Amino acid sequence: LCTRREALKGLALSASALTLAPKSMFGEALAGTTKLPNIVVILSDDVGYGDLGCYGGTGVHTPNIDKLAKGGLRFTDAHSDAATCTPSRYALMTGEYAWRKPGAHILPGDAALLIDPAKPSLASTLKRAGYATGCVGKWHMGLGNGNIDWNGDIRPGPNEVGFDYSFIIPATPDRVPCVYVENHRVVGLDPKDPIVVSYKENIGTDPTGHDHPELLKMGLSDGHDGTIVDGISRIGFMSGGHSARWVDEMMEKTLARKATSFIEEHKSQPFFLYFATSDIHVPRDPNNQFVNTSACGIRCDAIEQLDWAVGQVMETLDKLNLTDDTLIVFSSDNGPIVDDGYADGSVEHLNGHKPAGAFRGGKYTIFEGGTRMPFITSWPGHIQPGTSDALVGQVDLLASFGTLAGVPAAEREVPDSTNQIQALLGKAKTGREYIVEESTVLAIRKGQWKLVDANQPVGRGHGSRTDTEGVEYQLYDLAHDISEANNVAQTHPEIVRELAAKLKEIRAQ
Ligand code: NG6
Ligand code: CA
Repeated sequence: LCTRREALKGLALSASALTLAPKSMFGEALAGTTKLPNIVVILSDDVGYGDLGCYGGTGVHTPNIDKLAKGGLRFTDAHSDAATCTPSRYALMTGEYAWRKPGAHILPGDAALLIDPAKPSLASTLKRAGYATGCVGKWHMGLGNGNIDWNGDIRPGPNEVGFDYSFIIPATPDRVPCVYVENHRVVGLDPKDPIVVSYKENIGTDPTGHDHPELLKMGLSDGHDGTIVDGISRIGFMSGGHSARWVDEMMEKTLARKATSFIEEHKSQPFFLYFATSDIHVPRDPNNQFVNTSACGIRCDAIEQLDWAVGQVMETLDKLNLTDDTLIVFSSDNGPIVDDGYADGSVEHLNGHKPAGAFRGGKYTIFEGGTRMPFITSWPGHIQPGTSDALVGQVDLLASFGTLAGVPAAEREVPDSTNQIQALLGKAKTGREYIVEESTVLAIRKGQWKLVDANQPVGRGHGSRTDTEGVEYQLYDLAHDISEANNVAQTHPEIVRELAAKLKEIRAQ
């Protein structure tokens, strides 16, 4: 990691119209010149590289995200850590590659908190820099110590890893319990109707999708046949908590409202908002306002709802005159999937829309479609509009924003997070030299080259549909083969050796 002074020099922050903030809030190099920007990270769910208008997506209107891209920097080679949610989010939040962390696979809704509260997180780092920190939306990194009482205090969770405020979906929209948790407590719970959750056996008397498919408003294509909530059956079983159960078609609106309220309440201090949208994860049940608005089916309708939510954040910042003082990052947690277990018509109505763009694979896979993400940074006046081909990872946000805020994390604490603030602000054209990608196996990228190493699986449960063809090494030349169609490992043994050795070295760190 660069020193704070090195990292900040050359940021060339404009000093005009800026309020001074206490010196302690800045890196020394910034003291007296500017105030800390607010930081908003909008992390969408399962949105692919080709899903948005500004990334070439067809049949879908995303005017707000397109506007963000037009006024900001649109990255072409930015990555989530993994091709599924939990490991991806773990890396974004902790600055550590998730494959280092035992158990960092898609978690059930009653799993224990995966993040060690004693280690720095993106939230605790920015809190240390004086930010008010808020977490709204999909969590999916575990809660409690392994034996949660959903009717009592639910901790540790987001509030224990650096967030002052949290309003979360505990796991995923398709997993029980189907309730919101706000600062340790289930929202709207009637103590006379306590919640019990099980991922092992059917409990209580609520009907399940398995036994009562006639009650479902959405058919099933794979799994998801547990307890029926709001006409949709889920993964897992729950009883009780009827007054607290969410309504799917109100979910994104509820989350957007909580996100904008957090901004309004903290408008006079630097704030960090992590807004993890529910869209476009299954079950896709967008509000009526968005049904049939796209030309590519319900999945694209959900993208339009997501775009609306992003627009709510942008409008709120505008209204409060905070747009120029706010650094926004928009991205997604993993690549796209069209059928993810519900028969919602998405496959039939795709209409030529290509969720992963030109890339091979998507969610669950080691190919670029799995982790190459839409990724936009915006900070008017500080980030020149354009595109960037810099190789960056969401895992870098911790070191980068920590540096920007003057509280760089010690390298030994977050070894995988590198300071890419110059690339994120468009002041540097290149980013990382290497990045590791994860599905059930690992791959390593360097420049045009990508090596998939199928020799050492990183554990079960990261997703089951990875496509490694039983080949030990696959080497792709992305400069000439962006779709990873031709394995050139045989003809470039020296590059295979170099990248395999580098991956081994990184694994051993
Ligand atoms: C899978 C689910 C899928 C989705 C995924 C997690 C089945 C058959 N599939 O196990 O629907 O919930 O887990 O998605 O149950 S993620 O974006 O949170 O990683
Ligand atoms: Ca996801």
